[in-house]
Amino acid sequence: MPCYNEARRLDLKALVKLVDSACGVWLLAVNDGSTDTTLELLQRLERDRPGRVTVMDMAINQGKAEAVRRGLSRALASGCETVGFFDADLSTPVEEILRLLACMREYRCDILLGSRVRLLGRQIGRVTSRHYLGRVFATAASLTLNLPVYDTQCGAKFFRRTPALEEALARPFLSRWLFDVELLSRVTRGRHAIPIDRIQEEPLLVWRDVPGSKLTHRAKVRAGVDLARIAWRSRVGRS
Ligand SMILES: Nc1nc2c(ncn2[C@@H]2O[C@H](COP(=O)(O)OP(=O)(O)O)[C@@H](O)[C@H]2O)c(=O)[nH]1
Ligand SMILES: [Mg+2]
Repeated sequence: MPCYNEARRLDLKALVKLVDSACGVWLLAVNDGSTDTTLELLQRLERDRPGRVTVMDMAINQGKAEAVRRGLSRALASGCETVGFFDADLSTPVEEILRLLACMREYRCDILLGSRVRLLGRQIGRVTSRHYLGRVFATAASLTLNLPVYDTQCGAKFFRRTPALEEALARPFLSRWLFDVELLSRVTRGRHAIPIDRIQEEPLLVWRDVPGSKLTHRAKVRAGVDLARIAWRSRVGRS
């Protein structure tokens, strides 16, 4: 769980529920040079649930992409067979994270992506402007990847340990915010490429846009530029 200045949004009670669940979850919270009390709050959780919660502290802010890369790499190095990430604001609520883990076991896939599909009966509470911007973006990303993914940018994704994943995490991502696209590009290309039928998207039952996003307008423009770079690199085989 990447965390940057999340003191106001962290829900410690919900996180306790996650790690107390019967399915043996280990929460690795990566504090990415926060300047508020995020680190103290996470360390309190670590003391409350020793062995179930670990805090990894990066002294200097390096961005979500690097925090996720370091966290996943550490989880794999610790022997985890299934790893994943989700946003600290719990946009994907704990119940849904646990459901995704159960789906992962049931579907026996290598990658499971949470997907924000606005279907009747589901509660996908996205701000309208971000929904449409997100749809344009996800479509462009899907074309770039040549992979029919509906929602590349959902913050909840889980992976089984595979050589493709280990290789994909070996070097930093190019993009701070578009690393999801890069990660999918890396694992579906190259020597150990994961076949498409080993990847599944699971429409979420509940997802909510939590106020306090750090995604600035500048970052949105930057993400567009990054998408073009990722497309070019994957085309010339340097994904
Ligand atoms: N490690 C790290 N995580 C970040 C950074 N900025 C945002 N995040 C995390 O990324 C997740 C999503 O951030 P958020 O601001 O809610 O973005 P949004 O939901 O896409 O609007 C949260 O877990 C944040 O703590 C950063 O600079 N470094
Ligand atoms: Mg958010």
